[in-house]
Amino acid sequence: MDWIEQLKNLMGNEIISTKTSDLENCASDYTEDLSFLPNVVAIPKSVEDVSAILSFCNTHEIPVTPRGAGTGLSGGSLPVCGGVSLSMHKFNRILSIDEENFQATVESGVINETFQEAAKEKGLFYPPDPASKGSCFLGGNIAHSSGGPKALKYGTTKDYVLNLEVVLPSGEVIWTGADTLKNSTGYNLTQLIIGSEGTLGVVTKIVFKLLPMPKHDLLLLAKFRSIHDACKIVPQLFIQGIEPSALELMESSAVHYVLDRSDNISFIVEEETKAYLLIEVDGNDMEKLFADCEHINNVLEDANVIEVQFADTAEQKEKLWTIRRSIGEKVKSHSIYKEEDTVVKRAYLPELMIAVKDIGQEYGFETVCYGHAGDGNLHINILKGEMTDEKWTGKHLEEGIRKIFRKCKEFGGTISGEHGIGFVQKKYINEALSPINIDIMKGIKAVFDPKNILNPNKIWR
Ligand code: 2HG
Ligand code: ZN
Repeated sequence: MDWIEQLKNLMGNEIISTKTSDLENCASDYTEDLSFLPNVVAIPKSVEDVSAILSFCNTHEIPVTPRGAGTGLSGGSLPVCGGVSLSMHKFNRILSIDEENFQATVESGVINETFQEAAKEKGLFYPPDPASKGSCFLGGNIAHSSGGPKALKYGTTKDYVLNLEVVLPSGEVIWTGADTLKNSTGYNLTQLIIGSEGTLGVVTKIVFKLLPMPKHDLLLLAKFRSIHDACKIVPQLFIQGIEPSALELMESSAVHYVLDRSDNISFIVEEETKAYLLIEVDGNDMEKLFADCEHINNVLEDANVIEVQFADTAEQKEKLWTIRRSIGEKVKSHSIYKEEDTVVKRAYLPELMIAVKDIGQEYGFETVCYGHAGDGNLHINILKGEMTDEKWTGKHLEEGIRKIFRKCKEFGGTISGEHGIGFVQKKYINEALSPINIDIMKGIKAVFDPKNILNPNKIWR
């Protein structure tokens, strides 16, 4: 009897599916146009199910690829070696929200925004807000320590996790930390699992810390004649003592892609506007927020800005955030593209921008730039456009991307700020990490997963 029959006998047909529709649903994620069919899809309903599946696969050396909502952008949940796609969507319970301790315990398949809204009902705030917050799972956010616009003021997923229930490749179940705000007891296994992209263990429960919900937020839209002008002013805003809760950059071409592919957004991109900054401030004192906006306006006035608009109604704010949050999806619907998630010290953003445009010119590809300017985290969508298949898939484009990554290193940065390495960035890992760092990481992987069954062929070769 082959392993699939054995696994079905062990777990039952309700949990182990070989239905074509299930296999096809787990074959791709939001990464480019890649697709890899698993042999089976496992749909566990409990930690015990996950443990039994991993223990079986470990014994029989069957690859297991954990999968959340499939909104990843580096191919982290692609079953590139076949085997089992472990779908965590049944782990969708918010187990508790503890208003006394400002903590919550959730299962890893809870949607980010569902959790945010449940916390908000109790006056509590879970800040990490990826662009895909309406569909991405918290377990996937753990896999990459996902960020989003509010990461600038509030940090990313890693800053809110106190404890994790994790099923190891052997099937053993551990808790990595403690439900306490402070913990200095042995190595920090919680932070080691966060960002490990499902290669060290399968997260089944998460204990988060929460904040009080800020009462107000205000949003400004600044228009610039060039994306370089927009990038130049970013460090100045902080030097002048401003503390935005979000500071996002949008090239006007990115906004055009959104408007061209959306029916109900009324927004005009003036000819001379080539870039925008979205600047948000939040807090509990409205007077102070208005003073902050005045201060931001004054700083921008000195920075060759075309115009600063103040979004003071919920509808105006919603429209601007909708435009910003849908850029990735709308660019993808227009053209074959590669998504780069570069991050540098933010004062180097202007130079990075010049380098990206020059390299695009040199290698013949168009780039659409946007992202979290306040964090120095620039998303670059490289469009195939007129490039030949041979250049697009071969060494030509790879060389251009390597040049961009080398500029990131030169500017004190690295090759991924939040999307991770997964499958599509692994050939570039040596641009970011030294051989000894990679060896240490491989050593850690060997401790957790000696048979290399969990999410194999990711992060490095
Ligand atoms: C964002 O900040 C996301 O918009 C990127 O990190 C989304 O490129 C995407 O699809
Ligand atoms: Zn982003």
